[in-house]
Amino acid sequence: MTTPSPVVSQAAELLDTAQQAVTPVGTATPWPDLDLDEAYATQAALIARRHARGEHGVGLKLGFTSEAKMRQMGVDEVIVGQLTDGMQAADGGTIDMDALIHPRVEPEVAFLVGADVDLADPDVDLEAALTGVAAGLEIIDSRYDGFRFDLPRVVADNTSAAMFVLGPWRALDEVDLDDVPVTLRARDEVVAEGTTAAILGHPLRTLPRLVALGRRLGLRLPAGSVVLAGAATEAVALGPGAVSAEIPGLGSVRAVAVSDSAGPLGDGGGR
Ligand code: 0L1
Ligand code: MG
Repeated sequence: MTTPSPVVSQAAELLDTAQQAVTPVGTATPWPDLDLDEAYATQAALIARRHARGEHGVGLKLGFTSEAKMRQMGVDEVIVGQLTDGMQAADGGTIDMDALIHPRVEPEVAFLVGADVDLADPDVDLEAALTGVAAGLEIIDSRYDGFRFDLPRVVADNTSAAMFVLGPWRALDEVDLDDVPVTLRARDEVVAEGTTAAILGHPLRTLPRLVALGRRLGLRLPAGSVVLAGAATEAVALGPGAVSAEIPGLGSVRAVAVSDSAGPLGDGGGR
Protein backbone atom coordinates (compact mmCIF):
# COMPACT_ATOMS: atom_id res chain seq x y z
CA MET A 1 0.00 0.00 0.00
CA THR A 2 1.33 3.49 -0.85
CA THR A 3 1.84 5.96 1.98
CA PRO A 4 -1.22 8.21 2.30
CA SER A 5 -0.73 11.92 1.61
CA PRO A 6 -0.92 14.27 4.63
CA VAL A 7 -4.46 15.39 3.72
CA VAL A 8 -5.63 11.78 3.42
CA SER A 9 -4.02 10.80 6.75
CA GLN A 10 -5.52 13.83 8.46
CA ALA A 11 -9.00 13.14 7.07
CA ALA A 12 -8.82 9.48 8.09
CA GLU A 13 -7.70 10.38 11.60
CA LEU A 14 -10.47 12.94 12.05
CA LEU A 15 -13.19 10.56 10.82
CA ASP A 16 -11.83 7.66 12.86
CA THR A 17 -11.74 9.81 15.99
CA ALA A 18 -15.30 11.01 15.33
CA GLN A 19 -16.51 7.42 15.14
CA GLN A 20 -14.67 6.33 18.27
CA ALA A 21 -15.62 9.41 20.28
CA VAL A 22 -19.25 9.24 19.00
CA THR A 23 -18.95 12.93 18.11
CA PRO A 24 -19.68 14.21 14.61
CA VAL A 25 -17.34 16.25 12.46
CA GLY A 26 -18.70 19.65 11.39
CA THR A 27 -19.26 20.43 7.73
CA ALA A 28 -16.27 22.80 7.61
CA THR A 29 -13.74 19.97 7.32
CA PRO A 30 -10.06 20.82 6.92
CA TRP A 31 -10.17 19.19 3.45
CA PRO A 32 -12.59 21.36 1.44
CA ASP A 33 -11.48 20.06 -1.98
CA LEU A 34 -11.00 16.33 -1.52
CA ASP A 35 -11.42 14.63 -4.91
CA LEU A 36 -12.89 11.14 -5.35
CA ASP A 37 -9.48 9.41 -5.60
CA GLU A 38 -8.36 11.09 -2.38
CA ALA A 39 -11.69 10.15 -0.82
CA TYR A 40 -11.20 6.44 -1.59
CA ALA A 41 -7.60 6.73 -0.32
CA THR A 42 -9.00 8.21 2.90
CA GLN A 43 -11.48 5.33 3.15
CA ALA A 44 -8.58 2.86 2.75
CA ALA A 45 -6.59 4.67 5.47
CA LEU A 46 -9.64 4.65 7.75
CA ILE A 47 -10.07 0.90 7.26
CA ALA A 48 -6.32 0.36 7.82
CA ARG A 49 -6.75 2.02 11.23
CA ARG A 50 -9.54 -0.44 12.08
CA HIS A 51 -7.40 -3.37 10.91
CA ALA A 52 -4.56 -2.08 13.11
CA ARG A 53 -6.99 -2.37 16.05
CA GLY A 54 -7.58 -6.05 15.22
CA GLU A 55 -10.65 -5.94 12.96
CA HIS A 56 -10.72 -8.00 9.77
CA GLY A 57 -12.26 -7.27 6.40
CA VAL A 58 -15.40 -9.33 5.75
CA GLY A 59 -16.74 -7.78 2.56
CA LEU A 60 -17.90 -4.75 0.66
CA LYS A 61 -21.04 -2.65 0.55
CA LEU A 62 -22.55 -0.58 -2.19
CA GLY A 63 -24.21 2.74 -1.47
CA PHE A 64 -26.66 4.82 -3.46
CA THR A 65 -27.97 1.89 -5.51
CA SER A 66 -31.57 3.08 -5.30
CA GLU A 67 -33.40 6.16 -6.57
CA ALA A 68 -34.82 6.66 -3.05
CA LYS A 69 -31.36 6.77 -1.47
CA MET A 70 -29.93 8.99 -4.18
CA ARG A 71 -32.86 11.39 -3.81
CA GLN A 72 -32.66 11.29 0.00
CA MET A 73 -28.98 12.24 -0.01
CA GLY A 74 -28.87 14.37 -3.19
CA VAL A 75 -26.27 12.33 -5.12
CA ASP A 76 -26.34 10.29 -8.33
CA GLU A 77 -23.40 7.89 -8.25
CA VAL A 78 -22.98 4.37 -6.86
CA ILE A 79 -20.21 4.16 -4.24
CA VAL A 80 -18.43 1.34 -2.42
CA GLY A 81 -17.46 0.93 1.22
CA GLN A 82 -15.73 -1.75 3.25
CA LEU A 83 -17.12 -4.04 5.96
CA THR A 84 -15.21 -5.42 8.94
CA ASP A 85 -16.10 -8.08 11.47
CA GLY A 86 -16.33 -5.35 14.09
CA MET A 87 -19.34 -3.94 12.26
CA GLN A 88 -21.35 -7.17 12.24
CA ALA A 89 -24.06 -7.98 14.77
CA ALA A 90 -25.65 -11.43 14.97
CA ASP A 91 -29.15 -12.01 13.63
CA GLY A 92 -31.38 -11.36 16.66
CA GLY A 93 -28.46 -9.65 18.41
CA THR A 94 -28.10 -6.15 19.78
CA ILE A 95 -27.00 -2.85 18.30
CA ASP A 96 -25.40 -0.55 20.86
CA MET A 97 -26.86 2.85 20.06
CA ASP A 98 -24.57 4.54 22.57
CA ALA A 99 -21.65 3.76 20.24
CA LEU A 100 -23.42 5.51 17.35
CA ILE A 101 -23.93 9.21 16.61
CA HIS A 102 -27.30 9.38 14.80
CA PRO A 103 -27.92 5.91 13.36
CA ARG A 104 -30.29 5.13 10.52
CA VAL A 105 -31.34 1.68 9.38
CA GLU A 106 -32.09 0.37 5.91
CA PRO A 107 -33.15 -3.05 4.56
CA GLU A 108 -30.62 -4.62 2.22
CA VAL A 109 -30.08 -7.64 -0.01
CA ALA A 110 -26.77 -9.35 0.85
CA PHE A 111 -24.77 -11.78 -1.28
CA LEU A 112 -22.29 -14.43 -0.13
CA VAL A 113 -19.16 -14.85 -2.25
CA GLY A 114 -18.19 -18.53 -2.48
CA ALA A 115 -14.75 -18.28 -4.13
CA ASP A 116 -11.80 -15.87 -4.08
CA VAL A 117 -12.52 -12.96 -6.42
CA ASP A 118 -10.01 -10.37 -7.58
CA LEU A 119 -12.16 -7.53 -8.87
CA ALA A 120 -9.17 -6.15 -10.79
CA ASP A 121 -9.04 -9.33 -12.91
CA PRO A 122 -10.37 -8.36 -16.38
CA ASP A 123 -12.02 -11.80 -16.72
CA VAL A 124 -13.74 -11.70 -13.35
CA ASP A 125 -17.27 -13.19 -13.17
CA LEU A 126 -18.56 -12.06 -9.80
CA GLU A 127 -22.08 -13.44 -10.29
CA ALA A 128 -20.66 -16.92 -10.96
CA ALA A 129 -18.77 -16.73 -7.64
CA LEU A 130 -21.89 -15.97 -5.59
CA THR A 131 -23.36 -18.86 -3.62
CA GLY A 132 -25.80 -17.31 -1.18
CA VAL A 133 -28.25 -14.50 -0.66
CA ALA A 134 -29.85 -13.16 2.53
CA ALA A 135 -31.96 -10.35 3.86
CA GLY A 136 -29.82 -7.80 5.66
CA LEU A 137 -30.06 -4.71 7.82
CA GLU A 138 -27.49 -1.97 7.43
CA ILE A 139 -27.03 0.64 10.13
CA ILE A 140 -25.49 3.76 8.66
CA ASP A 141 -24.09 6.48 10.88
CA SER A 142 -22.50 9.39 9.06
CA ARG A 143 -19.60 10.83 10.98
CA TYR A 144 -20.64 14.27 9.64
CA ASP A 145 -22.96 16.52 11.55
CA GLY A 146 -26.56 16.14 10.35
CA PHE A 147 -25.62 13.57 7.64
CA ARG A 148 -24.46 16.57 5.57
CA PHE A 149 -21.81 15.61 3.01
CA ASP A 150 -20.91 15.65 -0.66
CA LEU A 151 -19.85 12.56 -2.61
CA PRO A 152 -16.11 12.66 -1.74
CA ARG A 153 -16.87 13.26 1.93
CA VAL A 154 -19.25 10.29 2.23
CA VAL A 155 -16.80 8.04 0.36
CA ALA A 156 -14.01 9.14 2.73
CA ASP A 157 -16.33 8.26 5.63
CA ASN A 158 -16.56 4.66 4.34
CA THR A 159 -20.05 5.37 2.91
CA SER A 160 -21.43 5.92 6.44
CA ALA A 161 -21.01 2.20 7.20
CA ALA A 162 -21.48 1.46 10.90
CA MET A 163 -23.11 -1.94 11.54
CA PHE A 164 -24.80 -4.69 9.60
CA VAL A 165 -26.86 -7.79 10.36
CA LEU A 166 -27.45 -10.77 8.08
CA GLY A 167 -30.37 -13.18 8.02
CA PRO A 168 -29.93 -16.87 7.16
CA TRP A 169 -28.24 -17.54 3.81
CA ARG A 170 -30.31 -19.11 1.02
CA ALA A 171 -28.89 -20.70 -2.13
CA LEU A 172 -28.84 -17.97 -4.78
CA ASP A 173 -30.38 -20.22 -7.46
CA GLU A 174 -33.36 -21.03 -5.20
CA VAL A 175 -34.53 -17.46 -4.66
CA ASP A 176 -36.43 -15.11 -6.93
CA LEU A 177 -35.09 -11.57 -6.40
CA ASP A 178 -37.15 -9.96 -9.14
CA ASP A 179 -39.35 -7.15 -7.77
CA VAL A 180 -40.01 -8.78 -4.39
CA PRO A 181 -41.57 -6.61 -1.63
CA VAL A 182 -39.25 -5.47 1.17
CA THR A 183 -40.65 -4.39 4.54
CA LEU A 184 -38.74 -2.62 7.28
CA ARG A 185 -40.29 -2.73 10.75
CA ALA A 186 -39.33 -0.94 13.95
CA ARG A 187 -40.96 -2.10 17.16
CA ASP A 188 -43.34 -4.17 15.01
CA GLU A 189 -44.60 -1.12 13.09
CA VAL A 190 -43.96 -0.89 9.34
CA VAL A 191 -41.64 2.10 8.90
CA ALA A 192 -40.62 1.69 5.25
CA GLU A 193 -41.68 -0.41 2.29
CA GLY A 194 -39.96 -0.99 -1.01
CA THR A 195 -39.09 -3.69 -3.46
CA THR A 196 -35.93 -5.42 -4.58
CA ALA A 197 -36.45 -3.66 -7.92
CA ALA A 198 -35.50 -0.42 -6.15
CA ILE A 199 -31.91 -1.74 -6.13
CA LEU A 200 -30.89 -0.73 -9.66
CA GLY A 201 -33.89 -2.65 -11.06
CA HIS A 202 -32.64 -5.99 -9.66
CA PRO A 203 -30.02 -6.63 -6.92
CA LEU A 204 -27.81 -8.61 -9.35
CA ARG A 205 -27.52 -5.49 -11.53
CA THR A 206 -25.33 -3.97 -8.84
CA LEU A 207 -22.56 -6.48 -9.60
CA PRO A 208 -21.12 -4.79 -12.73
CA ARG A 209 -21.01 -1.51 -10.74
CA LEU A 210 -19.13 -3.26 -7.95
CA VAL A 211 -16.72 -4.85 -10.41
CA ALA A 212 -16.04 -1.45 -12.05
CA LEU A 213 -15.39 0.21 -8.68
CA GLY A 214 -13.37 -2.74 -7.43
CA ARG A 215 -11.23 -2.74 -10.57
CA ARG A 216 -10.50 0.95 -10.15
CA LEU A 217 -9.61 0.51 -6.48
CA GLY A 218 -7.89 -2.90 -6.71
CA LEU A 219 -10.35 -4.56 -4.32
CA ARG A 220 -10.64 -8.28 -3.63
CA LEU A 221 -13.41 -10.46 -2.22
CA PRO A 222 -11.95 -13.57 -0.57
CA ALA A 223 -14.22 -16.64 -0.37
CA GLY A 224 -16.73 -16.12 2.43
CA SER A 225 -17.01 -12.37 1.84
CA VAL A 226 -20.30 -10.53 2.09
CA VAL A 227 -21.59 -7.99 -0.42
CA LEU A 228 -24.32 -5.62 0.71
CA ALA A 229 -25.96 -4.77 -2.61
CA GLY A 230 -27.88 -1.76 -1.36
CA ALA A 231 -31.04 -0.56 0.29
CA ALA A 232 -34.53 -1.16 -1.02
CA THR A 233 -36.00 1.85 0.83
CA GLU A 234 -34.89 5.14 2.29
CA ALA A 235 -32.95 4.91 5.54
CA VAL A 236 -35.02 5.44 8.68
CA ALA A 237 -33.81 6.87 12.03
CA LEU A 238 -32.97 4.00 14.37
CA GLY A 239 -34.49 4.18 17.83
CA PRO A 240 -34.27 1.75 20.74
CA GLY A 241 -36.17 -1.50 20.30
CA ALA A 242 -36.53 -4.25 17.72
CA VAL A 243 -35.92 -3.62 14.04
CA SER A 244 -36.41 -6.12 11.27
CA ALA A 245 -36.47 -6.53 7.51
CA GLU A 246 -38.58 -9.07 5.67
CA ILE A 247 -38.29 -10.16 2.04
CA PRO A 248 -40.85 -12.91 1.17
CA GLY A 249 -39.19 -15.94 -0.38
CA LEU A 250 -35.78 -14.81 0.87
CA GLY A 251 -36.25 -14.46 4.62
CA SER A 252 -36.00 -11.97 7.42
CA VAL A 253 -33.42 -10.49 9.74
CA ARG A 254 -33.80 -8.83 13.11
CA ALA A 255 -31.83 -6.91 15.70
CA VAL A 256 -32.58 -5.00 18.90
CA ALA A 257 -31.18 -1.50 19.33
CA VAL A 258 -30.31 -0.77 22.95
CA SER A 259 -29.22 2.35 24.76
CA ASP A 260 -28.34 3.12 28.37
CA SER A 261 -29.57 6.66 27.85
CA ALA A 262 -33.11 5.77 26.66
CA GLY A 263 -35.59 3.10 27.70
CA PRO A 264 -36.69 0.36 25.29
CA LEU A 265 -39.64 2.53 24.28
CA GLY A 266 -37.62 5.74 23.76
CA ASP A 267 -38.69 8.16 21.05
CA GLY A 268 -36.61 6.59 18.30
CA GLY A 269 -36.17 9.88 16.51
CA GLY A 270 -32.39 9.85 16.39
CA ARG A 271 -30.11 11.63 18.86
O1 0L1 B 1 -25.54 2.30 2.20
C1 0L1 B 1 -25.84 3.37 1.69
O2 0L1 B 1 -26.56 3.52 0.68
C2 0L1 B 1 -25.31 4.58 2.38
C3 0L1 B 1 -24.58 5.44 1.49
C4 0L1 B 1 -24.01 6.55 2.30
C5 0L1 B 1 -24.86 7.71 2.42
C6 0L1 B 1 -25.70 7.80 3.62
O3 0L1 B 1 -25.17 8.06 4.71
O4 0L1 B 1 -26.91 7.68 3.48
MG1 MG C 1 -26.72 0.61 2.58
